[in-house]
Amino acid sequence: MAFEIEQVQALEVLDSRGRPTLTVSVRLSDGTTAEAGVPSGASTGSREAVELRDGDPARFGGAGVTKAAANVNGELNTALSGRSWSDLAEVDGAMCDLDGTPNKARLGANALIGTSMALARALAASSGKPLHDWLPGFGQPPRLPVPCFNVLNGGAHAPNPLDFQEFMVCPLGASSLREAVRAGAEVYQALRKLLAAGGHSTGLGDEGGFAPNLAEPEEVLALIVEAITAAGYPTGAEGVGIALDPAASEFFTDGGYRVNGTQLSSADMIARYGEMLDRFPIWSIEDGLGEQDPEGWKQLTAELGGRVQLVGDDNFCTNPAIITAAIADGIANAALIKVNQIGTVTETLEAMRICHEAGYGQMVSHRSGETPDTFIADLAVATGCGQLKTGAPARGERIAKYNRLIQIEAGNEGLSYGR
Ligand code: 2PG
Ligand code: MG
Repeated sequence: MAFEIEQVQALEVLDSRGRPTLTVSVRLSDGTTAEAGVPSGASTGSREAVELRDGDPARFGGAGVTKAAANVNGELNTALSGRSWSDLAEVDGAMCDLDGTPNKARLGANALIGTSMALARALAASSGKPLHDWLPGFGQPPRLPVPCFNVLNGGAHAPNPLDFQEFMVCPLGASSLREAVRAGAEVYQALRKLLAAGGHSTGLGDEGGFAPNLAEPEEVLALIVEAITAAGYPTGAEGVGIALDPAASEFFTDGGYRVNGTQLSSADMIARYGEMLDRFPIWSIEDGLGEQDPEGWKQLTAELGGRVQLVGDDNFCTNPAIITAAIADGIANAALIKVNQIGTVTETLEAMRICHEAGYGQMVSHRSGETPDTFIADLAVATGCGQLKTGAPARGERIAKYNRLIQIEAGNEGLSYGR
């Protein structure tokens, strides 16, 4: 149904790390208003859509977003307001055309994604539907995703010696979303006790997971298995499984991977993951190798793709064209889906559709810098992708997404839970 946008407005606010980001609000001519908060990453892929920052060292060390806000309040507001549009895709396409660059570098992907999300939310509200009901899917029935709780942080997200960035617990065998959230929270609390008993810090990293002074990934995995067991859950598909995001692009140096001081080749890394799969209930590995290493990725996929989900993040950037090429090259068997990596909701859905049609999994994801915005919870439900990672079961900006899933489940008896 045709609609008219009356106004688009952006504001520079702070994200969960105390860095500037945008909120964007959209008002439709029928009076509906809606707002969206823009996420921001720390370990970013080199081909992500460009997050426009001011670069003025006198404000926020150069990280201000007043230029992006001005682009929304000026050019985008002028181009989008006061005319009739047929759907979200038409507006998203017009914003990309107006930007005119291949990577949204002129107006800023932060400006575009905030506008796109706020507009989607406004259109849903205007039609009287919850966002998860309104967002168009592409053939997968809607469902409540398995929440992937990042309970232990390292890499770019924590000041500890751990090279691997994320260790997630995923209640694969839970009977409902509610029980899954409970399992995640109980394992998290059990892990806190174990860390404290072992004399480790229970301070938190950017995504709410603990950030102890541990350096060996296997040591962390053993602790997490202990925590799952202590919380009373079976490990693996019947209970709580483990997902990793080593974010290996970040420790790719001198043509190899530096893990806890040891230099490893791609083949060494693949062998090491193979051993981890033998020893621990790992079902998913994201960015196991770096974006700089496509040959390694092909090898990784050929050797381990039959045993474990291999998720492309830094190397895929939620980019439909990049994902299409990677599928042809036999790289990975799933994609991480981050709305701000590509910069519009329409392109995000397109990336997910391409994955779905190729039999690739899709894991919807938050960023390390977040706001209380819960858009991604609705996106994961609407697309039926079955997986959402949005940090630890701690910190308000992470909890907001999990609580949104609980609310969606409570209001929609027919929705099933799982991958
Ligand atoms: C990742 C993300 C989210 P960042 O690597 O998957 O956990 O981190 O937002 O810092 O890129
Ligand atoms: Mg990642």
